[in-house]
Amino acid sequence: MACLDCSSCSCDPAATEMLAIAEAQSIDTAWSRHVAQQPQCGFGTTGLCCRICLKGPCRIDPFGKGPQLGVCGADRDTIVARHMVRMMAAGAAAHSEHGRHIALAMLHLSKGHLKDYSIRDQEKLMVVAKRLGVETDGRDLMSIVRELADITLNDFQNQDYDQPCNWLQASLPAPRLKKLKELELLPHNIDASVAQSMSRTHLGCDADPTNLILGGLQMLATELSDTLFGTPKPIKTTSNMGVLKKDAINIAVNGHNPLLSDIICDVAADLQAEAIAAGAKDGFNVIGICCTGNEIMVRHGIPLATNYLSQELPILTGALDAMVLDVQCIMPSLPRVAECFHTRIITTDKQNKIAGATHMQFDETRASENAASILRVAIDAFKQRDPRRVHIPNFQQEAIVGFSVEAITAALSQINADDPLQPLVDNIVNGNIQGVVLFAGCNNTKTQQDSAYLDIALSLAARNVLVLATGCAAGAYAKAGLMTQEATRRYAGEGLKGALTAIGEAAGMNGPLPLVLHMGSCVDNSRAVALGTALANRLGVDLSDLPLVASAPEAMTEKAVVIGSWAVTIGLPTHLGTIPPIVGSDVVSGLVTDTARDLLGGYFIVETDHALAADKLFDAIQQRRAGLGLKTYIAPAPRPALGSLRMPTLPERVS
Ligand code: SF4
Ligand code: MSK
Repeated sequence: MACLDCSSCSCDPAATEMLAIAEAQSIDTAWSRHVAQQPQCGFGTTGLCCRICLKGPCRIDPFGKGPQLGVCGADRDTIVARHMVRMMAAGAAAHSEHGRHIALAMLHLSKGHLKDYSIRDQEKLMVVAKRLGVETDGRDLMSIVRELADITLNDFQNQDYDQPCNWLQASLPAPRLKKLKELELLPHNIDASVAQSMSRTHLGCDADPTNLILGGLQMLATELSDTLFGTPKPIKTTSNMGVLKKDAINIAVNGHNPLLSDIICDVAADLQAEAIAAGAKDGFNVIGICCTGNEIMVRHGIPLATNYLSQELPILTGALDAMVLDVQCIMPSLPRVAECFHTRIITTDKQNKIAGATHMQFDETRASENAASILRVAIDAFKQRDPRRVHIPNFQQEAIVGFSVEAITAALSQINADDPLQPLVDNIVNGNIQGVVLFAGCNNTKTQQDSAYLDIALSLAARNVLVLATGCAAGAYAKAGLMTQEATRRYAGEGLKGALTAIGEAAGMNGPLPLVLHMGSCVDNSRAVALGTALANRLGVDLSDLPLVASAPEAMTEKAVVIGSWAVTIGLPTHLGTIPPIVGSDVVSGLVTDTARDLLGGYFIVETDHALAADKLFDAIQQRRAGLGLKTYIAPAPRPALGSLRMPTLPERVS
């Protein structure tokens, strides 16, 4: 294994500390495997490798000297486009499975099959039902749930090409829907859209760059999850690997689906006596990783141990007794790392089994029973823990999380109860808030973990841009202490600080809102769009007119690719900090930048330099402000030196 400079791998001090241990004990991690993969294939990096049929693999010489056509005659543009569309289809399929799973749970709940679940947020259920055209007056709760589930599942089954997906129609502002209809980009059926993308790329190269599916998908998964598990409200919690406890049975939940993790939290509370009887004086300690972690963090304040890229590292603490996996963004390496310790890796979904893990199939009709069995496996593992190997990095940060649209609106309504959005509009108009940026997406070994998130957000916040975050981006900010009131005081520009303080004080928080607002898991990007849609409707404009931008500076998964495409489709300038595999084709590169801007208003900004990315996002915000006739920032914005703002200046070690 090649030697690593751990601090260049991650700017998270806890991750760096654990990486040094991995290095010392010769335990492979994502970073050491990244080093072993170098140099990575140039054809794959540029998108000029094709493996679509068995005549291949074919490759195109990027410099124009070697072959310029695949065996079938496909040129560089065809090859790049086909593979990009396939990435989008795979990403959409992954997201759609998440949405379908939640919708089916709603259906089964309405039929009385899920005794361990309920509708925790009935108020939200009524709002969502009305938005989807479900009659609510005088009806019993479960008949409303049933109809809502049917309408949702119809978005996966509808065969009427002239009837766009219900959720999409209920989620976007009218001007955006009109534009997408004119461009024939409104999907009628989620599954059909995925299948058609695969079919097109098999038969030829009808590589339509726009993937609209996610607009509907993400919204439905978020809204239905809120009704089932509760709509997030601001809650104080902690983050980073210091949340593991030496004297507790530590159980991490990892993946994306809240159906099991939510129940594990409940049952762990019920079974504390068993954990204590086993010798763990602090009982069970449930912690989150990745987006399952975000789900239970924003709803229940469960601490988040880490985000995607460092998911192997909690095992190296020697204090993690079980890691419970559901679906997506789970490293197949986990059982191999766990072999070096006592940790039990437990898979729970038949679509996601991993060699070396213990499979305990989760059955929603016996949810509490299943959760109890899993917790007892963790108790057994705890008894085999070697205390001499326990090393928990001494880093954790406070984080105020749970900023759903409802929570933000509730805070704003303390300033203006009749028109809650007015204070936000006023602050955007007067420039206290220059615009809004949504950070989304993953981690990627091609970038120092979390560094792009911190650098770009701090640069934009200093220039009075309101920062929202989801998914592993949110994890990065929570770990770094940027979801605190102190971060607002230290790092927000004066205008933003004033606005966040006024809202926070009005909402009874005794100080400002945190610098970065945690909106949820990666499926919850829809919350930011819901906020944008509410603003657009309030102002009578399209999403593409608002000073609203998106950034995925450490994008990695196919889901991230399709989320980025969706952001562009709904009209947002969208930054990507990882070079996508399309640079081998000028045509496709032009399509997702210039052509997309002309057709949709949204476009990709590909920029790996953090400072330049911040500048480009800020410029995009200024262009939108100018379009709305608002005052723009003409002078170069005051921008602190980025290096000085990284984590070492932020966190205090927990004593
Ligand atoms: Fe080669 Fe064409 Fe087959 Fe791709 S589809 S592998 S370019 S022959
Ligand atoms: S988990 S898709 S690494 S955000 Fe949602 Fe994180 Fe990206 Fe997976």
